[in-house]
Amino acid sequence: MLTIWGRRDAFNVQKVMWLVGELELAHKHTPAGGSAGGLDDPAFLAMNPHGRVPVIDDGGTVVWESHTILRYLSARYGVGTFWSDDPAARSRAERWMDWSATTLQPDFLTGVFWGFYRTPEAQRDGPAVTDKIARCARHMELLDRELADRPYLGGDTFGLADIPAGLNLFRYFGIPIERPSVPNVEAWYQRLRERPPYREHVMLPFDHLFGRLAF
Ligand SMILES: N[C@@H](CCC(=O)N[C@@H](CS)C(=O)NCC(=O)O)C(=O)O
Repeated sequence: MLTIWGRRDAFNVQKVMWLVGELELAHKHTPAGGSAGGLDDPAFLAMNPHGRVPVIDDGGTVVWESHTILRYLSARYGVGTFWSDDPAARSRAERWMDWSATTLQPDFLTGVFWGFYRTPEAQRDGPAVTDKIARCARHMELLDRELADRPYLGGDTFGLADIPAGLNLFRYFGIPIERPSVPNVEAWYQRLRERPPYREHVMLPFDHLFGRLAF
């Protein structure tokens, strides 16, 4: 049995739940983190010494770090669809996953979603937020150019490349910030919104997080 620990409104947990939905994997979801707590329990720390979610246990194989979990589940259950044994084909997805982890997510999720949306107005660092919003606009314009000649980030079909980057879109387009005109990104976002696992695991209300820094 596959078990996933994490709170459903956690960004990094949603990546994993989205893929689990795409792969139609039977699983058990155990709330952890946020108000569900449990991350400091010795049993949890024995699974993930960082005390963070998501964590999975797949028949005794424990994995933490959201992108590592995505790679593990794809390699285990998605060969031919989400995973390729060809290193060149795989790199076309993995470069977007790593770009998302090192560039898009820090600028959007940390810089804008946390710095602007989750931070109470009186505590916001205005210039830093303005800078991050501008950086995100440049990232979206880059994605828009990339998506001019293909429907999905990794190529002609939906794949692993779309998950970490595509997860940002629901919140990016859902908060009141200035955005550039990016029709190709919007068309990609619409394609993602048509996928049942995206609707089920990503398109969840997040307004309870407005102005709230606590998990
Ligand atoms: N790099 C880690 C980050 C994990 C992380 O920071 N998770 C957050 C949720 S998105 C967490 O555990 N927060 C504490 C909590 O939810 O209580 C990953 O991608 O899995």
